[in-house]
Amino acid sequence: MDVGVVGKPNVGKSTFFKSLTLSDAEVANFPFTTVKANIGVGYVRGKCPCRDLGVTCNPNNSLCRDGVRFIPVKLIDVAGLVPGAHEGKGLGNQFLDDLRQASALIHVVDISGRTNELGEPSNGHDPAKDIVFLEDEVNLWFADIIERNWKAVKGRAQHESGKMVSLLSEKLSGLGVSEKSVEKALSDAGLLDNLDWSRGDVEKFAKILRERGKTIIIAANKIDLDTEGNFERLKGEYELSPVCAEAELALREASEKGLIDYMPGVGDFTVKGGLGEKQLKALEFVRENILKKYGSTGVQDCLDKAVYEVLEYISVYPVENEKKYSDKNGRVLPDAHLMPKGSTVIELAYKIHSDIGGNFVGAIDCRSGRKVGRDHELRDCDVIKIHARV
Ligand SMILES: Nc1nc2c(ncn2[C@@H]2O[C@H](COP(=O)(O)OP(=O)(O)OP(=O)(O)O)[C@@H](O)[C@H]2O)c(=O)[nH]1
Ligand SMILES: [Mg+2]
Repeated sequence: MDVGVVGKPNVGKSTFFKSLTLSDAEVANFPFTTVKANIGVGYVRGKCPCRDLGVTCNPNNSLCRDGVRFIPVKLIDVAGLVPGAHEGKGLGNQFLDDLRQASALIHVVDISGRTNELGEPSNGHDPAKDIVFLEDEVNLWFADIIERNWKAVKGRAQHESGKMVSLLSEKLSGLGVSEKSVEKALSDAGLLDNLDWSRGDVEKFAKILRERGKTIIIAANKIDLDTEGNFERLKGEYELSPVCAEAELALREASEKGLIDYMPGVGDFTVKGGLGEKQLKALEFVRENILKKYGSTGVQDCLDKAVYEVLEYISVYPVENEKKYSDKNGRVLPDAHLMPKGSTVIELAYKIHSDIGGNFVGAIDCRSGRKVGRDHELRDCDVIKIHARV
């Protein structure tokens, strides 16, 4: 499951991405700094079972801090999008293709209104326009892909009645949308029994499918510069999270260097020492004007929201030793896996390895010690041992 970071140029997408991945993505105050997508690993917060189980964990694929497990998620930071991008404006729609496999999109908006629609420094731009244009642009990009594929599918669907959903789903699989989503979107658009689609029908279907397949959440970035009160004005109309990506980046970098103690997503930090006067002043500004006012910088919350609330994932901990909660090397609670809510034990087995799935014999819910079957539904924070034939 990948999360894409999108928005017009110069809004802070790469800053947002960089603060989550601590990669060396380029950040600069002009449009189209990013021309090639940045791909990196960010971490969502989950509750580590170590506290409940009274053990000290030894994570392998993730990190645990004070009972909070940071679980990896792939992030994609793309080039800035301008109106008409789906027709090739700006850097064209090549970067949209980078988003094909993203399951959710975080739309970074410059809530301060200090960049115009092309991302150039400006004043008094209404961020509401950006919210609308980006959604339209992504929907139109979907619509163009659907229209192209529909032409190829239509002829066959005419001859093989009843196959329309599977034929179309197969064609659209590159967009990361499931057959179930395609069927539901066709039904909601009233197109299940209609083979004669107008452009309007295509756009209607595209919008519904995009909303199901790539939900957009909005990060109201540069909240520190929002002197016009755009956030307050728009928060009732749109679901906005206040964000200061620049502050998150400063905090994470200072923490990485051992200058401060900071837990991502938390509303405070402690100074350890070694900070220059200017840096200390900048971080104190963040504490007073961002952390105390909004509770956090908002970056981590956006990622957590995308994964847990929008995509409805849970985290599950497979182990090999059900008493020690460890793998065969003795690592306690080594791996955390993110799985869609409703996933079953057998799906977890296949996720660990196709051989484990293929040779599945049974499983144990390690918290209760009870045996569970292949179709047992997993819950968040489950610790599961899977038996497979060797
Ligand atoms: N004040 C303030 N500035 C920010 C914030 N986030 C990013 N910036 C600044 O905004 C400018 C653009 O940041 P980038 O991260 O390069 O923006 P981008 O959206 O990736 O830009 P493109 O790659 O050109 O599309 C830089 O000068 C950043 O330092 C923020 O939360 N507050
Ligand atoms: Mg960028």
